[in-house]
Amino acid sequence: MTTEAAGMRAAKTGTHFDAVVVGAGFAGMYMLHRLRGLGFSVQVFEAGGGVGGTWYWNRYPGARCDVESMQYSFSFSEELDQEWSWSEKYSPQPEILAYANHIADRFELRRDIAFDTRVTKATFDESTRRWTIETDCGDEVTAQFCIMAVGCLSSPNRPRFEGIDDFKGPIYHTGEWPHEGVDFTGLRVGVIGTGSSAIQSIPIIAQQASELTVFQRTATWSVPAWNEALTPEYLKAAKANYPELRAKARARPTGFYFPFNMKPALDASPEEREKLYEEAWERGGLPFLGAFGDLLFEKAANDTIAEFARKKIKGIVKDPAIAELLCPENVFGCKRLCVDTGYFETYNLPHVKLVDVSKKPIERFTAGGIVVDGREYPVDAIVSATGFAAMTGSFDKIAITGRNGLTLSEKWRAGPRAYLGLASAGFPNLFMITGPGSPSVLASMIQAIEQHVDWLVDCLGHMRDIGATTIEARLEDEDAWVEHVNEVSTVSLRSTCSSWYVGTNIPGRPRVFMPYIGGFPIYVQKCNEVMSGGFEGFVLEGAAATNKPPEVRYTERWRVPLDIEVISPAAVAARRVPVV
Ligand code: N01
Repeated sequence: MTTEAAGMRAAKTGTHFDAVVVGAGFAGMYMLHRLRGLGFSVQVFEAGGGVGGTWYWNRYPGARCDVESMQYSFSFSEELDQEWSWSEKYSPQPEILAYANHIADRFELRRDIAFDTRVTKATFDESTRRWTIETDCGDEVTAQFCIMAVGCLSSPNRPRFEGIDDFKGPIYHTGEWPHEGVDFTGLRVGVIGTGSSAIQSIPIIAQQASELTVFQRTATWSVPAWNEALTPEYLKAAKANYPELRAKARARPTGFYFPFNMKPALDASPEEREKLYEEAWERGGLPFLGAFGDLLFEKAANDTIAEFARKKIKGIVKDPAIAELLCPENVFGCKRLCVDTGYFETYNLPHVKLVDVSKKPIERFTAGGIVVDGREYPVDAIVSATGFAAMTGSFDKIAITGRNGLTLSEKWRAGPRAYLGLASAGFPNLFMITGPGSPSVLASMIQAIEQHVDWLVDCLGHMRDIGATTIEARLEDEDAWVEHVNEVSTVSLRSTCSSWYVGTNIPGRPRVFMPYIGGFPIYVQKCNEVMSGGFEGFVLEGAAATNKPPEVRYTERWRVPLDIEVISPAAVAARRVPVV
């Protein structure tokens, strides 16, 4: 029986494990599965009451994945691919959570996961070369390896609006939605934010609320999902070709496959552009950005897609003043592109209002409303769709101390620094899955997770084979990688605006482009080279000198030829800009 119920509390103070994994989302679950395969003893700690990570917490109305279902799933098991069937083109959150629970059941993961347990501290002991991991439940265990599978968008951003404690109604954050759901029927609801979470929830909340007021700081680019049920015929055909689809996806800069036209937009005539944009709009979703090859690299090219999308918004929204307000001014796709079902149409409903807070921010909350520019908007409930402290927020919540008393938050004060987004110098045997400096959020997350886990498991297997006790990123190599990540990011227009990619969605955070934008295949190639070279850029200690080449147990499937047809300018730059 699939169950979301908590597993046994396996952790016992004083126990030593080969590895402790923090988080039981897709990354933590797959890590556990693979480490067991190596014969490691493993303890996973999970703050939530069940598996699924993002999909456990983000239960807001309308939550669904905007990478197509057939590609938003694990690819490590062909049997799993064949036995699981998705019901819609874009899976709704409950179905993805059911899939996560299925994984936990199928691979019997729960017995090594302690749920409702938040890791608070991880401290490296120089003398024993072990990590001590402490939790809010009072556990204190040690481990040779500490693996942070804490997610990239897991630490909710809750702006402290003035008067927030005076508000008498409930305030819900989309990233920590009540499990029992929320019924907004007959209520006046205020939604703050217009990112992906808001775009998905607003149309549904509008169906229930008696009045809906949306507070918009930055208008958002969104493309229709055209979501649909997947027929048995489609599923059968797709499953028959699953291995090819997976292989094609791995060769793509995004780690997922969609039609991509390499032709520059500016080489096309206005009529041809219009035609291709129209066709891409009709296909919908994130692949809209694949209409031409230069859209995220040439501002003039980007202006053409932005103009097309503005016309679409103005064609949908009947009130010209509201339509104008909903038209973004920034680069198309600079912030994470949104994918919606009926978002812009919602503003045609008489009980839905849009309040611009771009120039005059929210002043304060009162007992019964939100004040902007001296005017109070009465609301009974507030939805804070205000996003996350992306990429580093979950690390900040754990006191992580490495060599010589150095804490990770101190080291990352001016922005995260990690070699390949996998490890950080000064923190031996501490790894991060999809950490800053890896493709992570710019690739399909599950593919990015699998590649990291497979690489890590081969690394840890090699350490065991040669008797190494610690592995640590070398500072010079880490510095060179961080510089490379920064340099490549400047090639893309995505680095030009304020977004959670650069951390500036939250005041006071340093501006650093955190994910690696050189493309998934280029990154994978680099990881493979590092491994083939005997873990170049890392220092391994404790082993007798050995030239034994690493045994490739799991990373073989990532050694795919690059799909040169879809090498992006960022990938070209990634090859040009020297690494290490
Ligand atoms: O968060 P966001 P999200 N006053 O940061 C506004 C993934 N995801 O939860 O743009 C007023 O995008 C903020 O304004 P601004 C996906 O990768 C995926 O929606 O900073 N407004 C913005 O409008 C996504 O990108 C799916 O000016 C304030 C909004 O709040 C990521 O998660 C679904 C404010 C936050 O938008 C984050 O999405 C959902 C303030 N003080 C999410 N502070 C899939 O489908 C913030 N805002 C896979």
